[in-house]
Amino acid sequence: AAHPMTTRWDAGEPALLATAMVPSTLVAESIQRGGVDGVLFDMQHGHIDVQSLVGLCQTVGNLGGTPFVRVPSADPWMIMKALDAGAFGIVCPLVNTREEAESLVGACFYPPLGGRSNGPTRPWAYGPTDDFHTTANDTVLPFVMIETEQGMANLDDIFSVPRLAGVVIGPSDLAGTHGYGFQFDSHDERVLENYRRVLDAARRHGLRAGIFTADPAYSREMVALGFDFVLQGGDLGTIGAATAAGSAAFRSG
Ligand code: 3PY
Ligand code: MG
Repeated sequence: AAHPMTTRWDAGEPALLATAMVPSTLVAESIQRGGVDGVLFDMQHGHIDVQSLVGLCQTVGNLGGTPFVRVPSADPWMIMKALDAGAFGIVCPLVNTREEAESLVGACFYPPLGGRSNGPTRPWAYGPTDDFHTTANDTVLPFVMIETEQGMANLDDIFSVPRLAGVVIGPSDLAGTHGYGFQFDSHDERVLENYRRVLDAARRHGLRAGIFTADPAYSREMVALGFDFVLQGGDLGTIGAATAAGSAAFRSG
């Protein structure tokens, strides 16, 4: 089903998400009203738990955004809880093997496509409720994160899992596991070569590709490189950077 992210892609445009690490509907509302296509709620590094997810997904969904959740791992129970809370996109970190990608995708779809359990907490999140299983299967987007050397070694194995929607690069872990240091918004040629390899493989398998970024100019560069979406900034980074800039301006004034 259509939602802002897929509408962008249908129009041939890149999509823009931002990350929330704080479990606050006020923060989620503020980010979504900031002009993004959706918000990724981070259960891996952010301090967001299952209980808070429902209100967060409601906030973004009711404002017309696409709710995304980064789960901590490919464990099906957590993925299914995030989906029942109203996530349309699931981002699974540290995917190293085909088995992990299969676990992710299997949890995301109702039978006959997968093993998602029937528990319609928020079936209307998908639209009309008379056939929400089909609509859910047409709506949910599972993304693997490639952010390790092992993941890079298994790109084709992982990307050929049926019904995978795409890949998200975790730049700092990807550079870190290669021994280049935890780089973000990197111009290191060794790092960019990895990005090109991921993009090539994603194209071959018909997958969408995204990357976490901070700087908008860098985000545009990543779109030019071939990414379909960026997860640009978010709550803590924005608050910290704006406060630091304000403090510096005040002290030097
Ligand atoms: C990484 O840079 O490793 C990420 O997962 C971004 O959040
Ligand atoms: Mg990471």
